[in-house]
Amino acid sequence: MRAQGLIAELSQALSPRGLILRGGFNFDLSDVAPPGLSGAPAKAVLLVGQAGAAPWPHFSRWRESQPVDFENPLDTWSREIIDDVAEETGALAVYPSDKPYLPFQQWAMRAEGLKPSPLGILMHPEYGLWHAYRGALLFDIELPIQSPETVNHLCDACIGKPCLKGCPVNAYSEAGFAYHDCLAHVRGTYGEDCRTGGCLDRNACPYGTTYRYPAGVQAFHMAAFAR
Ligand code: B12
Repeated sequence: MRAQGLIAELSQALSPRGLILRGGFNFDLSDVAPPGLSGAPAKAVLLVGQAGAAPWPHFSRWRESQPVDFENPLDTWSREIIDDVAEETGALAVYPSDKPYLPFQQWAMRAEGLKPSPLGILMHPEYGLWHAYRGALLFDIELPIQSPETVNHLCDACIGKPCLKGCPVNAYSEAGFAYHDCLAHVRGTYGEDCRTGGCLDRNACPYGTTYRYPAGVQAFHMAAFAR
């Protein structure tokens, strides 16, 4: 497969579905690279994801046309698209929810130079906390990928850290993410705001707000989390 033009070709194939390439890198000899299509350790990875809720209208239309409601519809939709793109480009598609989990966030930090916010979600200089990864493409060849530019980590300059003050059960703190406290609150009597409008801490972040997911999209993700 010709490496030149590949990235432009992939971007073109993904954009009609609201998906974008989120950078990538060539694995080093010191990396434990997952196997590519050939079964040998992959040489390169490109991440596929979203900025804001751009895939949502495409996903919603697809969902209406499905005869049954899948257990993980967004994953199923993503697989349909990204598997196709992988086949066309000689790559192996892998997914964030595949087990054992692949280190998507570590890959993303390397691919786009991002760092984690206090919430664990990576902070993007433009999209803030409103972005995600839907899959990755593993290649058996090296790709002409440039290293990311140095990114200004917005959390460093954020004085008040409102993201650590919005949660009624203080689920995010320096001690990490209190998963069980969050889950119990979201499922409980007083979790209505989180269930309908999404995580209060995430919504308190002042950055990238034009990319914030609409309430209905956040409710969809929260329902999946609380299931
Ligand atoms: C398991 C998991 C969780 C667990 C966390 C358990 C834990 N303490 O590790 C739970 C269920 C709590 C969780 C919740 C959420 N998650 Co989550 N999660 C994952 C998943 C599937 C695997 C993580 C992992 O173990 N990776 C394996 C290790 C080896 O890889 P890694 O890159 O080193 O992993 C890093 C993360 O695990 C991170 N981390 C550790 N704890 C937590 C907790 C949270 C909340 C987050 C975001 C990250 C995080 O630190 C690790 C070191 O860098 C990843 C996808 C993936 N494959 O990485 C998504 C992922 C990290 N989650 C993500 C998100 C957005 C969330 C939510 C914020 C939103 C949602 N999906 O509903 C929620 C939080 C709920 C809320 N209050 O709103 C995104 C983050 C994207 C980004 N922009 O950075 C990912 C990458 C999925 C995706 N499709 O994009 N998640």
